[in-house]
Amino acid sequence: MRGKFITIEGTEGVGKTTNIEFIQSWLEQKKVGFVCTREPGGTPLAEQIRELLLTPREETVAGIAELLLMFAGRAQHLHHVIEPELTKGAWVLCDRFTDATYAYQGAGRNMGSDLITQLEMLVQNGLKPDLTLILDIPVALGLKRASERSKPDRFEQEQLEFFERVRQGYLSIAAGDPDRCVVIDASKPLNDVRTDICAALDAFWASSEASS
Ligand code: T5A
Repeated sequence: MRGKFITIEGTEGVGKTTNIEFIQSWLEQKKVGFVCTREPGGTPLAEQIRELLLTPREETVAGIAELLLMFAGRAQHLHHVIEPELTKGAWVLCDRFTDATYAYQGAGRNMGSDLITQLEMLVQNGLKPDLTLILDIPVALGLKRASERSKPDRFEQEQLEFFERVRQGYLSIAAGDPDRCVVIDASKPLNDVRTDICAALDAFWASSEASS
């Protein structure tokens, strides 16, 4: 049976990396075979593309160049990791996927969604995550958490308004696709965030069992 595809999303510093470990232990308890991966990245070539995208640079990166690099990495990642793993029955847990492109390039960079939808059709051939957890916090809190953890990458150097648009982009994705997306209030203490993530995973598990 084909595996399930779970993604975790949100603006900077919402706690994706922190909570992925928790989701991994939930999958282990369920005795599900899985791989954990990320975007941009996930294969050696796609990780090099990630490096290109995140490195702060003097040269302004054109929005269209940024968008095409995101999808170039995604094509490689889908071909070498995501599709083969799902086909052999493993679950795929991915830190960010195409919702990030709608939120960051579409809403954040004001590129809109039409071109992204065309690239999504070209590259993904209809593949969408089965479950997406969107961790949501006020932008300033996320940026504060991220800045306490590491030096800002190229995206983290953007202005507050950029991240406000990204956050609204995520919330409108969730509103438009409530069967797939669960918004988690990630401003709560970590244990409470984990309780909410666990509830979303348990509900997804129950509905997957019922439909199999
Ligand atoms: N991008 C990506 C696009 O523009 N388009 C795309 O299509 C894609 C796929 C990738 C960048 O690329 C952009 C978006 C991004 O800017 P990234 O590394 O994946 O970069 O994303 P970041 O958001 O930069 O990831 P971070 O590692 O900064 O944030 P996380 O993983 O969300 O946060 P995390 O877990 O490291 O937590 C940050 C700090 O907060 C603490 C943690 O201990 C840590 O110190 N924390 C909490 N503290 C208190 N209470 C809680 N509940 C906490 N949860 C975490």
